[in-house]
Amino acid sequence: MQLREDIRNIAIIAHVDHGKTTLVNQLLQYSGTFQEHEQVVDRAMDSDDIEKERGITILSKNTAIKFKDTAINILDTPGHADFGGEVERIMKMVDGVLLVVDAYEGTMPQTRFVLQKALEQNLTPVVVVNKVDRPNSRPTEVVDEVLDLFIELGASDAQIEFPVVYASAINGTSGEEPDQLEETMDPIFKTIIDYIPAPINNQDEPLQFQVTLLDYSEYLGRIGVGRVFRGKMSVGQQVVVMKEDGTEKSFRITKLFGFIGLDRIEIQEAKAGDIVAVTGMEDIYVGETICPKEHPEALPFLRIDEPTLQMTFLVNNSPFAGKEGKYLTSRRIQERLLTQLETDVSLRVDPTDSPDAFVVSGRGELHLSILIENMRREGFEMQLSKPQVIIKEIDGKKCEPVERVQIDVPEEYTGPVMEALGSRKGEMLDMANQGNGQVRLVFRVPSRGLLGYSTEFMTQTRGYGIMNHTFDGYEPVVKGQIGGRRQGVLVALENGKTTTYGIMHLEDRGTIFTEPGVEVYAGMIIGEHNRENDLTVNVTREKHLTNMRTANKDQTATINKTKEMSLEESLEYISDDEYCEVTPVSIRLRKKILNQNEREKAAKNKSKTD
Ligand SMILES: Nc1nc2c(ncn2[C@@H]2O[C@H](COP(=O)(O)OP(=O)(O)OP(=O)(O)O)[C@@H](O)[C@H]2O)c(=O)[nH]1
Ligand SMILES: [Mg+2]
Repeated sequence: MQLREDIRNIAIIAHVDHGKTTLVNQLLQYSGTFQEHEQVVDRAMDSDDIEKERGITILSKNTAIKFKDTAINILDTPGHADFGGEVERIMKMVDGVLLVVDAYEGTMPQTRFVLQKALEQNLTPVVVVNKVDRPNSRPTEVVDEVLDLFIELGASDAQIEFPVVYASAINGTSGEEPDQLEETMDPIFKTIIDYIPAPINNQDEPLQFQVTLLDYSEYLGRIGVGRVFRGKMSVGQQVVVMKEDGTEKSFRITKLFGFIGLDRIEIQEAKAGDIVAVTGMEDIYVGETICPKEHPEALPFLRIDEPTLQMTFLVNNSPFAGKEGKYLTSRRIQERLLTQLETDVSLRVDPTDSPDAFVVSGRGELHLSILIENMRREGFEMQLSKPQVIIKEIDGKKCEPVERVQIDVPEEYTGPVMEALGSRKGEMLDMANQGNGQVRLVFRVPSRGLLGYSTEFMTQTRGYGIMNHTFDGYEPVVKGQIGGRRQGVLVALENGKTTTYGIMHLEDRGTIFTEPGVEVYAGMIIGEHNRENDLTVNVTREKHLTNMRTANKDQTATINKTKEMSLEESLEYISDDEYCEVTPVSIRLRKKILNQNEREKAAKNKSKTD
């Protein structure tokens, strides 16, 4: 069998934040792919605004690095659990993976998930123990943890013989021993070239190219990114694309792109083993195979993760609608969602009975909140309903998504955490005392039970707890209401501006969300009540200036710091009878029914039927 020794195809996989993107950056820097005068900016692959701000990878990206005579195609993947399905798909394009593990944190839930997928696909693993520069790093122990994980996941004998490279990606150092690092990335390059198999060279056979990722450009339309598994393809060639339903569509390849460093460059021909981008076919989709007309032979279709969480996007009908945003209409919102569907294959958009509302389903809170955040930045205004877990029917049984949750907390907080997750129908799988006052707890919890828990968790553990969760499968629906918010809210009585005086008088009722001097409307949520019921309050009231002395006193009055919530926190926070209103400028929470009388009537009727 002939191999293409001039190529290696790898994916970088890890738990979130273990340093994948930083490592790719250093590999770029050290490979000489860039000219001397070119500077690689920090984590250059995270090129999108939100990626930069949050320091996380959202979109998988590929880059090609030249090391001596070998071109290494590297796919940087997102570490967040919402994108696990995409990482799984990407692994179909490569022959090996760099499994990056933090030398201090060790193996985490997403390490387990991605390694399991890599082993199932029989990929060759190379383990990179990263961040060995961290104080208290424990590289040798971490390698043992990784080995245990390989064994637990049923790795083959060959897979268990994985090579290990130690690195500090941030410092650009790596080596075979944790205490003997070189000021270069060469040990990583060498290990990749020595261990990861080169692609099979079967370029004389009929073409098979499979689309793994989608991209979109206004000029070129939809772009399919994938690997040539067999044969050759060239610009101008007439080919067929094999759809999932077995039909074929013919088209002509208009452009082909290869990758060098961070750039996409036009090429004329691609051969077996190459990872390239193709244009010419308007509705090409993930998983489809491109073949010659005379040899239509599809590769097994790729599994695309189904959405697990949904919420309704509605046209903003709050009293402040149109004050802050540019795009408000249902037509604009629909168009925008359709554009998103061009590249985001785990997203679903369904119409509702109302032309002003769409049900949008995605892989999790992060997946959906990033879409919303992008829309806000583009000038959209809308309202969002409480996220709901999607129930799926399996063998005639209603099933719900369940997650594997790993929690690290100081010993004294284990009690409250166990109680909280217990009441959310979590099942404890493991509890290990780390010896340093820290305890690691592992649970399986219905996703429903986790919605809204993270804020409570932070309070429970005074910010010292770390919680990680990964999708773990579907289970028959657990009976009863779980999760959700216990507290009621404080609701503004009238339209107007909040006053220090108004807020001060409410402080012993609960926690206030709005600062003084903020425009609010009747029915808007301005705080959390200490009790379980909602309370309509007068937060805009002015002090009557009958007595000069107390009026003066008011000016120096101080109020507690208000609680500000991020978009994700807000979405987690709201209940069924509330909306989150987002505009480019503000995130507001409101009751669906703004009028106090109508709202109280509806609440009474509801408690009667419950
Ligand atoms: N101390 C130390 N920090 C590092 C090292 N490598 C990366 N980091 C830091 O770890 C954080 C996460 O790095 P990223 O490269 O964004 O991690 P990632 O795995 O790509 O993260 P996601 O794409 O969100 O999954 C950043 O703050 C980096 O600066 C290292 O070798 N040592
Ligand atoms: Mg990253």
